[in-house]
Amino acid sequence: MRIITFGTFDVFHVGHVNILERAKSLGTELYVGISSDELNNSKKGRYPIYSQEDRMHIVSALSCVDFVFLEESLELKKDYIQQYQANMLVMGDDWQGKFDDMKLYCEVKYLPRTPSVSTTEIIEVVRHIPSNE
Ligand code: C2G
Repeated sequence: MRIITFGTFDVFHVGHVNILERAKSLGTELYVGISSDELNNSKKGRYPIYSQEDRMHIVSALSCVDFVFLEESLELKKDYIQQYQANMLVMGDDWQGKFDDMKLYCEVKYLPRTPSVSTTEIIEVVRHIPSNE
C-alpha cells in the first residue's frame, strides 16, 4: 500500500514529522512531494527559508519516508499519483475537501493538523527575539 503526500516542509518542525509518521502508518511505503521554491513563491508570495534541495534532503532522511520528489505545480497531483502508482493521498485537514477530485484515482484522507505549531509562527517568533549584541 503506497501512500503519497505533499508539502513545503519549510523550517521542519514536529507538526511535519507527526503527519509524515501518521501517513506512513496507513500503508507500507510513503512517497513525499516537496513543493518547489517557485511553487511556494506563487502560492504564498514568498520563497521558503530553506531551499528545495535542503527540504528534500531533510525529509528524505526520515526513517518513515521511502521516496521524495519535487512538486512543481498544484495542478499535477493526478499525474504524480499515477506516475508513482500511489494507492492513497494523505493531506493535513487545512486542505480538507480540496483534493476530493483525486478520489477518481486513489483513496483520499485528510489528517488533523498538529495544533499550535507552524512555520509561519516560528519565523515570526525568531524574527522578534531581541539580539544580545
Ligand atoms: N501540518 C500539520 N500540522 C502542522 C503544520 C503542518 O499536520 N502544525 C501538515 C500540513 O497539513 C501538510 C504538511 O504538514 O499536510 C506540510 O505542511 P506545509 O509545509 O505547510 O505544506 P503546504 O505549504 O500546505 O503544501 O500540494 C499541496 C502543498 O504542497 C501543501
